[in-house]
Amino acid sequence: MSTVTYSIPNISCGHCVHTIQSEVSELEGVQSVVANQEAKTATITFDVPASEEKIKALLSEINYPVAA
Ligand SMILES: [Cu+2]
Repeated sequence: MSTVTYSIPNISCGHCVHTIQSEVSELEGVQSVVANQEAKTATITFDVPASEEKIKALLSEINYPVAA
């Protein structure tokens, strides 16, 4: 099990937080997603078959790319 916090500059309101939490938690292997509007971060706990690569790809797809 891994927990990673990503910086996501596009988070601007509670809707963003909701979208990220609901979309990322659909990914198989993701245990929890906590997005923070003020910090513009998402803390994601996951295990295989999820991976950082898959999570970042999904976040880009839904227009919340992780900061480089
Ligand atoms: Cu928003």
